[in-house]
Amino acid sequence: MRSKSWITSAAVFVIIVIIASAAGRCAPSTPKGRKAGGVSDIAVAAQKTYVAPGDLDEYYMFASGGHSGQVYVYGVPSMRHLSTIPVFAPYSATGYGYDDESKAMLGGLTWGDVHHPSLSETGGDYDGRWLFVNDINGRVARIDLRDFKTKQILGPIPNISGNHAGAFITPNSEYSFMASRFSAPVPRTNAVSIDQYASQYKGIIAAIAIDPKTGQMSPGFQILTPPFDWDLSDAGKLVSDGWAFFSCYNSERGTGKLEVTASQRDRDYIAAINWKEAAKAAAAGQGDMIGGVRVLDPKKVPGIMFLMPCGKSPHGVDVSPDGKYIVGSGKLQGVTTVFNFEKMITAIRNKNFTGQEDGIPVLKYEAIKDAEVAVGLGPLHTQFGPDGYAYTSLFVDSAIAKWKLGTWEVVDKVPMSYSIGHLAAAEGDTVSPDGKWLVGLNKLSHGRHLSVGPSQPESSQLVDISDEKMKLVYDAFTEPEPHYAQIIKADKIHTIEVYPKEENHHPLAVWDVKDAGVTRNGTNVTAKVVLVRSTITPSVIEVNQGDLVNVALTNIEQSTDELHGFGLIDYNINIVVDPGETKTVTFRADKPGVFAYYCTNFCSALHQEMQGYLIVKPRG
Ligand code: CUK
Ligand code: CUA
Repeated sequence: MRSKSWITSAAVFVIIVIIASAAGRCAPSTPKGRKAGGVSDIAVAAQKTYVAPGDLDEYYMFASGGHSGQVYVYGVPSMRHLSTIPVFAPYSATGYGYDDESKAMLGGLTWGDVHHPSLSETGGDYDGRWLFVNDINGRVARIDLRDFKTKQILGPIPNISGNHAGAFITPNSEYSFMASRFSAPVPRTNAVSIDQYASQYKGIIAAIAIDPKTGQMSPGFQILTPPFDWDLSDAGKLVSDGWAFFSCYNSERGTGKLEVTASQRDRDYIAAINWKEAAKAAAAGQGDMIGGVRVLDPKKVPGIMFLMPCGKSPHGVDVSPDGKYIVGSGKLQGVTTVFNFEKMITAIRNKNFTGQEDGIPVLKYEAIKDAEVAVGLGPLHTQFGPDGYAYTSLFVDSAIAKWKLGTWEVVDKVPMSYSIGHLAAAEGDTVSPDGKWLVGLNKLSHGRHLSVGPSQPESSQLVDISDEKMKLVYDAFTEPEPHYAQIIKADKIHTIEVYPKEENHHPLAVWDVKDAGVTRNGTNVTAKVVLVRSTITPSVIEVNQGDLVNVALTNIEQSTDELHGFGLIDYNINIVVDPGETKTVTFRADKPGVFAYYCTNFCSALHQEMQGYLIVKPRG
């Protein structure tokens, strides 16, 4: 009887499974591919990505927020969203873009388009100090990984129009690269007719100099190029250290309907830039000062720039961890092209050229190419593992292909949902990638989440690459627009939890409520304000209509997580001050009346009591 009832329940289970499968995506996950021990692949996947309450992820992932202008921080493998770092756009959650300091950094622009996060490197490995990100509006920003805050925005850089190929970093963070996606006359103030595009419009490749001690960026030097649309870049490493590579489309120099005019040629180019030689030439005073930056013309400084033909309208260009191979992904074809760095150097030495573009030598394709790897349709970007494997995203095929460097054999494919752009491997851009995890950053997600209306999230999918076969283990959903991300070992990042009092040298900081108060100099009013649980001191600030008011807010807490805010009703003022920090906000008191201010961050049981009044006395 016992065994019979077992058979009955087994039959019921089978029927339930069949019904559930038939119900498609509405059904709970059905255990496919059971393993010998009775543990399904889904259970194995769930266990791999599961980070128990209170446990920490092994990696940080820094993902670009595209035209949200922000950077998103995730934990890997949980794919939990940990924080948002505002960079090129105001973010009221942290008061970014409202205080004087961050407002000055934004420089009047309220949006940016972040594409490529680039972690600082020492000896070709991520060193956990800074994160650089590009903005298409010709800017680059530095985020300090000590406090996850944007510390510098450089630009718009002169002469550059549309910086897409940033913020790729050299192996010792000497330079961050930029390149113009949209060629334009140089200097930018020349309004030349589009009919003269081919000869009078110019591309620019820029090397932004980074101070190795402070991370402070300065404009560095630039290289004048033909009017191609520069797309991506990557710095050489180890054997190819000193070089950087830039892909382009529109070597046709087309205008108008680019999808036709810029897709004529079978091959466009990847530019090889000898940046160490170029830096020497710039330091020696070669080239011309244009818009305040030294610009080198490669026709007049031979040896700094060469063109490698690459089919067809290449998008990503990625250098292998050993620096020997340069992978160029022609997005309009079914293969990705691998160039051999040594062969490139030999071809340059032997002057194995097939022509030139505006005086820049074009290298002979057959002499520098190692392989055309048949990865699949629409290859965009390539990442690497520790074991000689490469992973290429396929936009058209909506998949990732795994292939071997050297044998060029494609060994595995995993479908992505849907239309993958970039992909990011753990420590994937270093000289020693970790393997383990790969994240596909997809452009579409339709149908894989609860409906949120027409503005759908993008999707990021976690792939386990620790075995021979790649395994999709998790779907996460992200804010638009996930272009690139980088994944760094968590133990490389050393954060602070409060700003130490002894490091606060702000001239308007006050550390005692008895030093807080309002002072006046003509129509300029300075209010030194102390924020501490659960009072804003002073609780009344009195000014006259028309006064220029400078409020300096010091959060004198020295304990973790004790943030205070300063929201001023009707004045569009919203500041958040971290423990130990001082921020200022300056505004014209143009509206008469009484306006409440209050703490915006729930900080204690008496948080609601943390409030005060700005009294603006009307003009006589
Ligand atoms: S890009 Cu978006 S998928 Cu801006 Cu690096 Cu390739
Ligand atoms: Cu301080 Cu709420």
